[in-house]
Amino acid sequence: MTARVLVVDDILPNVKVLSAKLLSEYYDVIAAYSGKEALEKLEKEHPDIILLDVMMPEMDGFEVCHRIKSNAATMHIPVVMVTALSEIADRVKGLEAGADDFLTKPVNDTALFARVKSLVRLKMVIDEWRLRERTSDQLGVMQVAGLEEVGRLEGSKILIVDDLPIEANRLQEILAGEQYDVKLLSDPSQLLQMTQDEVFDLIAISLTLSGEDGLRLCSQIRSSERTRQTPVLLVDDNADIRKTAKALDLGGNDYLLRPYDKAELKARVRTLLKRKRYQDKLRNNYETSLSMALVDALTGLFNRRYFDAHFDKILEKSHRENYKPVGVLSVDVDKFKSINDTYGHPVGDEVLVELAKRLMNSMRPSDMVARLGGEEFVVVLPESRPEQVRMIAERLRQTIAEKPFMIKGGTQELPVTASIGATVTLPEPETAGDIFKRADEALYQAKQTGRNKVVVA
Ligand code: GH3
Ligand code: MG
Ligand code: MG
Repeated sequence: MTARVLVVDDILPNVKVLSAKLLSEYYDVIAAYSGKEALEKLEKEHPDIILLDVMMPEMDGFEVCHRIKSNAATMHIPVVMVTALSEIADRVKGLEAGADDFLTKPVNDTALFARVKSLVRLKMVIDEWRLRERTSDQLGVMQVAGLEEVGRLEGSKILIVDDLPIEANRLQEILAGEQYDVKLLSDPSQLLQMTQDEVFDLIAISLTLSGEDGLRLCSQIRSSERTRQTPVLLVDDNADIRKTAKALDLGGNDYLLRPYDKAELKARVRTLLKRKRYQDKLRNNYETSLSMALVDALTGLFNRRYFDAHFDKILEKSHRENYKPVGVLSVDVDKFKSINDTYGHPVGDEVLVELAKRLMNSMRPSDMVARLGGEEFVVVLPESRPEQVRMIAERLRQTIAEKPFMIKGGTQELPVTASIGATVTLPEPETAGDIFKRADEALYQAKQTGRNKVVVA
């Protein structure tokens, strides 16, 4: 996995040492010698991760980090602070400025690569979501959601897995003090079951469990569909860089040593929760925009955009399969304009929603119903011969006409009818346009000859 790393330090030899290490592992390296230069390079060079010195004249690392993390265009890029200080107060200050992790000078290789690798992996996932978001944006259906705002973290659900009551209780107490909703699990064998039943925003796992390897639990969490995206914080007793590296490699998101400082613990948990929120938001935006692009908001049926794309696929398939016949029904509400005029537009909408339901309920799973706009619906019936198509169309007509529609929130009845123009594809190459022309002509005839009627072309 290659990635572009921006190394920021005001002292040339420091930059050289870090760059040499990274180049030896085939990372691309970009250097900046001040905070100002770092922010400029950030815009032009699009790095995947930033290694940021803390002590720099003019603009220090905290300030640079703060600016990166409060800009919507760059906030997703992981920042690792590189510091000579091992002062807890500075670490907390860095985390509060939005730093994702820390390295202490002189930088140990194993620690460096473990962090860079794990954060680059995270960035790749986020990049993919951002890319999809841009695509939806181009389709013109994305609501641009305030990604900077992660909202309140209070109430986030945290699971602590630890069989030492003293440690577990201490952790629970600190986190509960932040208004998180914290649960304890002292029997690690229950973890899988518990995470299937309940969704957590963060799982903290002790690496000093008596009968279980916390790292194994961590990789279990990563490989299960339900918990793949859940951040994992590992808590251990002894500093062991190799173990830390392994933990991060297995998908642990952060690593904390006992005895930990309260403020640092809180800051790290906040960082993990915020990151999770950000990812959830990207994913949700994507999913809503995707469904907005394909589904009609009023009725929940597929819209014209989806229908056009999908109908072509259905036709191709039919051509491939020796022109298996496909039935097409063009359904149009009778005198819909007068319903609108008499009862108002909102009642017209109620009628459309109910009509969509009735159409849906009488379909086979392989059939497809779409709303092409206004009060125009289309039903596609793959692998149906003309007699079948006529029968189904007639049944649909009855389903609409036989029982009045309930309007005004179910307080009033209204008789509604629809006319249906039906056709079946011919055993020769035809375009969607040819087929719809036939169906629409049949529909026109149905309207001309009395409405509430099926005409097969
Ligand atoms: P016909 O029996 O010949 O089909 O007559 P009609 O009144 O149903 O047909 P016409 O095409 O004249 O009128 C369709 C009306 O549908 C006009 C338009 O105002 C209304 N309409 C289109 N989209 C919507 C919608 O989303 N909601 C509501 N309530 N009305 C809509
Ligand atoms: Mg410096
Ligand atoms: Mg109509």
